[in-house]
Amino acid sequence: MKIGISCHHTYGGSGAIATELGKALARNGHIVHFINRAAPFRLGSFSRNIFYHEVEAMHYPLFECPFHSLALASKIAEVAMYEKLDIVHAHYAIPHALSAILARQMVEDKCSKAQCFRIATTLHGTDITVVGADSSMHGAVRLAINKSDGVTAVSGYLKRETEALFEPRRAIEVIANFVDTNEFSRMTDVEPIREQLGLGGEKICIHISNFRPVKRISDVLKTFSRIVEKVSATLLLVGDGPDRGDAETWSRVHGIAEHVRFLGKIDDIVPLLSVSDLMLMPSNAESFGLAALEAMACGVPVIVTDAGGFPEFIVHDKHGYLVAPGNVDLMAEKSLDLLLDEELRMRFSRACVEQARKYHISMLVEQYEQFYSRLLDTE
Ligand code: GMT
Repeated sequence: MKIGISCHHTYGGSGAIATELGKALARNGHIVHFINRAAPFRLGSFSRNIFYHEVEAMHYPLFECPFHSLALASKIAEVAMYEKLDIVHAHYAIPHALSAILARQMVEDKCSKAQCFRIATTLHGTDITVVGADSSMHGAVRLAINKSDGVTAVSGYLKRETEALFEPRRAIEVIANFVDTNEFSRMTDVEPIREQLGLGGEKICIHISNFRPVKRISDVLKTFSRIVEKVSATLLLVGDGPDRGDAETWSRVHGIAEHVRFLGKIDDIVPLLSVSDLMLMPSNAESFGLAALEAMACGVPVIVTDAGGFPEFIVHDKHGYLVAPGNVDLMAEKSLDLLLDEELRMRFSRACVEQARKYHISMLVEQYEQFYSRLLDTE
């Protein structure tokens, strides 16, 4: 198949999934064209089946800001016509699915309907729960869902949320997030990594996100401040975003700054996960929670919330603990249970690795291939 992929290139789960999917499809022999504003952060080196088309929006004094969605639509149409794409896979309803829909109209206008590509849209979470829930975007997101040829959501939770918010005409399939367990596996020789990070023999907690309000960074810090009262520990904070500044201030004011390392956006997180004993992810709700799955693949038990998609792949008291959002006392108590009992932590760690294997990239990519085939079979 010839597949176009359009996604957010920035640090985040939807871009990671879209890029890993594209790379895996290319390894399976498909031709993949990424059509993006910038190269996605996990694209890495090129392969002969992968092509990348950068979208450059026009700057014109009359426009307050460049019309990226329209430039994206024009680029998708151009690539689809000249490369004869079978499928355009939009990751995130806005702008990618809407731009793909507009691109299809451009192609139909120029060629014939028969020559047109199918649109597959994957909903990742905040496109529905944050962007789509905003009244200014509701109609646009609903159209993006209904006019796609096929729609997937990354969890049962997200499917239900989408149905409740939009009552879409289009049926929504669930294809979960995935992880390449060959790449995401715990490194054994971790001493050089610990040394490079200046770590001693303390316990390591980790949090990875885009530091947006939904991630509840303050709960990460509050939980960690209770942990560090009882056990020698360092908190690795990976990623960046709007709440980082407040987080830095909070850790200084509350006297834990010397135990907290703000590492910023780091693409290769496996070395960091390999030195970690515990992941803290106290989000309000994650549609899936890819960072937790990647941590589990590296043998890191997780403290997460009993909200959104987490309960669909994380079993309480087996892979970590599911706690109500905001209950930092319980998060700290459960974290300490694990950090102070190495035998228990190791049992959870092994169970995490086993669970992550059920989300191996090859199985989920096969589901996407079958999904594309079904779209191509429809009139
Ligand atoms: O907020 C993020 O974590 C980024 C966001 C994105 O769109 O890049 O992630 C969403 O998509 C991921 C991949 O499908 C999911 O694993 C995340 O749970 C989801 N984030 C939220 O629902 C908050």
